[in-house]
Amino acid sequence: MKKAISIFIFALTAHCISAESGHQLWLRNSKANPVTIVCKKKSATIYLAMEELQHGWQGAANASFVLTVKPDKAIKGDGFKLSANNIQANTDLGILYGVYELLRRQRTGRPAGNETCNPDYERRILNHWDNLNGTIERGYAGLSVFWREGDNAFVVTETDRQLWREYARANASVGINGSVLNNVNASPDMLTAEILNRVKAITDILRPYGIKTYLSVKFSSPAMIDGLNDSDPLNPEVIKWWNNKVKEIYSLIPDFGGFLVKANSEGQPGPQDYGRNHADGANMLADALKPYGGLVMWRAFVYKPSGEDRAKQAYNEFMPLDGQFRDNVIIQVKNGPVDFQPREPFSPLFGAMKKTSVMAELQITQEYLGHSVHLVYLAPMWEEFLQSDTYQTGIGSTVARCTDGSIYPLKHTAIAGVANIGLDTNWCGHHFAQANWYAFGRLAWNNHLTSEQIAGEWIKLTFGQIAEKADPSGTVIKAEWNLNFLKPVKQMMSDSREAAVNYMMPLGLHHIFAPEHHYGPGPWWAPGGVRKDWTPPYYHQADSFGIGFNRTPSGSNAVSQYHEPLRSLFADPQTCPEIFLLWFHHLPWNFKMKSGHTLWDEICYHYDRGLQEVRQFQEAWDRAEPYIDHRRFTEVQSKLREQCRNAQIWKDACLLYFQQFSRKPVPYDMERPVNDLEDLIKMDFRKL
Ligand code: BDP
Repeated sequence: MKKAISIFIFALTAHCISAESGHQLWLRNSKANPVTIVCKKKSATIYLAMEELQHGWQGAANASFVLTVKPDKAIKGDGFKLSANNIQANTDLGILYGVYELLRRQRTGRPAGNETCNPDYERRILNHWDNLNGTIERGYAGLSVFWREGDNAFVVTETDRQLWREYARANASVGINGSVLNNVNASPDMLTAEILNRVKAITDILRPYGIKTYLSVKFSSPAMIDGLNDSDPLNPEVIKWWNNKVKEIYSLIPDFGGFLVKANSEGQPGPQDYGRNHADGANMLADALKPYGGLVMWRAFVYKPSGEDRAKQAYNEFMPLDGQFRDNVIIQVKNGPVDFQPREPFSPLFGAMKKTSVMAELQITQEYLGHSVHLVYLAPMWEEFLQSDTYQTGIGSTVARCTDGSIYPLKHTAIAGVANIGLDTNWCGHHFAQANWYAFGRLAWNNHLTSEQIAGEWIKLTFGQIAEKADPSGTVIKAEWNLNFLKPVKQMMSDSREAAVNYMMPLGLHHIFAPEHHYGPGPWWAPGGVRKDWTPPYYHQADSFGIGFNRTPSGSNAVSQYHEPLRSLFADPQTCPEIFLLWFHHLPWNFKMKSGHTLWDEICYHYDRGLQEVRQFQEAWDRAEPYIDHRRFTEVQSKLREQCRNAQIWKDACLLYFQQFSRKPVPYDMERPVNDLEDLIKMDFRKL
């Protein structure tokens, strides 16, 4: 009886937890203790740091805390030294970062020992794929926070400024220091005076938070904007045009970051249109930016409908140019050799380009991982990628170390993430998608953090104080909260990426999406007249013999682009990690897997496991109900239901389609498909 009463009281308190919209992200208000801050330096950034401390201080009441801007060799860039009552940094921004770290520790219960925290990458950048009309390519959280359509498109309102401030603060709190404000499929209008004025207004708000702005530019801008005969990078008129344009930009924005360029890729113009190469194009822009300290981030995402395996093309194109780029050019390489798939091996360009700065491009927006419907925590994928060993300079040449300057003396180091941010109240469309924004920033600062540690931090910051406030009697329920909420929710996040791989594309399968939206399954989609490398059968190669893309020496030989021992390891189906098996091999349906199952059975079990895992997430979340506010609880619950329905569709579509080739039964100890293939093929997956 006593137990029943206490449960009732708790349920009552839980329902009194005020609804949260998620707009405050991981920076939710909490009652601060008074603190005295001592700081001799004055600047807009220092002012922000002091304000954050004052509003967020969770340490002892009336403590005194010192902020010191003083050079120290152990501190790199905007790093800082943190101790119980002092933050020291070389720069004002270092102080602000130190304050965010301190507050994070106070809220998550980690002591501030004597530590120096330095960023692993100099530039930690969000790439917004925002169009000037306010839409966002691959954006699933509403319209752009920067651009809009209509008569007042260029008027900067107080609402804009407020939103940009919140955006900047959230980014600075996790160490992000750059924003590319527009889509890589760039409009030439980006460089027109009206738009540049708005860029200036945005930059003015972002600046005190240490965020530089960058722009994606269209390579053909000189011809398109000012009617030059061409946009040939070796044409003196074109060079002059860019020099003038860059001068104009810097006169408005003296600390402008530089350009991001998608050239000769998916129909975008580039230097190859004039018989020049990527180095010619990148260097021309780099020369224009150099006097102002600007950077060119030149994308290696290039492929053509040639007979060559798409996975090999970026390497083929860029390796011969290694050493030919100016030192203010960084080659921006997607994590995998194809395209942000649920799982890919790392791109072989990492570590291989030894005389050129190379930066990773991750995709935070979940284009290929369930948009803003599926709960998929991406940090485990990024951790797997960053810690992949390239072997380029011996054991331990991880992607992280090849890109952060630990192995090669790089002039510039950087990492980019394609943003998942829009005008939705909760910024990201799904409350848990906020964790991906957060995790990107944390990993960009420290590429050795574990995905688990980041998840733990994020959960405490995002849901924590609510549970504590709901607790009328102190420590008892708080302990219960930890046990019953933190642990299962962290587990759900940690497992979520592998679950998505399982119900979408297990064992190295890739790019079997329905076309264009990349949301639902479409392994059958291959209408005549469409580029083969844009159709799923190009990637899965299923036939009556078996399934998978042969990238061994008897196939496309993409394995040859990897350093030994990976080359041999990947080339042999007996040693190839099973997570990449069908990425590198075309194998018979009855190929014997390590589990003892045939390949076909193993595929079936993976799809089913993915679905079962989502059901477990639903259960874990339902059990979490007492510990969080009703609004966020129900919003996530509803998304999980949809994810579960979708996982079922993925499983049924892929198994029933591949079964036409394998001609084998779905293992009898597994749940049967519940949809018919003909119905699934007719389905419009946008409306899943
Ligand atoms: C693909 C996206 C496309 C992007 C392209 C890119 O579908 O919208 O423009 O990547 O990164 O995955 O350039």
